[in-house]
Amino acid sequence: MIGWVEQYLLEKIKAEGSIHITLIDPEKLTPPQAARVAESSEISGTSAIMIGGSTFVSQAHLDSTVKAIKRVVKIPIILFPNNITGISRYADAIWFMSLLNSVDPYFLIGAQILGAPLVKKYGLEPISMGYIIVGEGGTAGIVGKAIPVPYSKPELAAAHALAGQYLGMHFIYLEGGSGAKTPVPPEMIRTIKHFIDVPLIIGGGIRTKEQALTAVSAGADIIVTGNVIESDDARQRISEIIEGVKRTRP
Ligand code: 1GP
Repeated sequence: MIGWVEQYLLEKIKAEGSIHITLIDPEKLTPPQAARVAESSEISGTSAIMIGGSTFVSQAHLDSTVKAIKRVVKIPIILFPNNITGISRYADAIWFMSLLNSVDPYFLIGAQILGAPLVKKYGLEPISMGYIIVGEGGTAGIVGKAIPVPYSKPELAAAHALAGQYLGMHFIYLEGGSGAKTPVPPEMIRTIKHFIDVPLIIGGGIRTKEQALTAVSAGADIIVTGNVIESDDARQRISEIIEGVKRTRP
């Protein structure tokens, strides 16, 4: 049985070919700022809001951020936790994720064991996802103690992704690292798409319409952008990226 948020994402992907999700790092914005970003992203055509960062944020601040966003958008709010502190009762769903290339069992299953009862208690919809850090890996790679898969080894990334699918994960997220100099290359996306049947999420370093278009043309089902919301011309750039994502619609 899958929940309404997952159903919504799958239907959107089916109808539109590929979709965009806006990632908000609660550590970098005040709740009113986060709400403004979410509102303008929704107007630009983003399909959901993800909330999470790689380092620490207080529970109270996370809750306030989610509540502020909830007040202004209709699209689902999905938590993207880096630890058990990334869980808020006010969100709609949570990426229930395992960092598949971490060498630390905590990020493979430890945090999930600690978090699962809270997810149930809060009534959050868990969406099972295998998270794979590739390329530079960024802060997420360091914090999660991952051995990032080099961009030159697409078949190795595909093996991780397929293992995730075989373990029952409903989505695979290829993470180039927030602010990565180079986004996940199309060869890697293509290779993975060839292997797996579940939707593929691509994020890290996507700043332009062309980069978004390249990723979706190679097979990305969901494009996540985070950092770009901090630029001066954020609204314009998010709109352009979403245009790039939608250009491949059937
Ligand atoms: C990070 O993949 C996301 O988890 C988004 O990366 O901030 O570089 O857009 P950016």
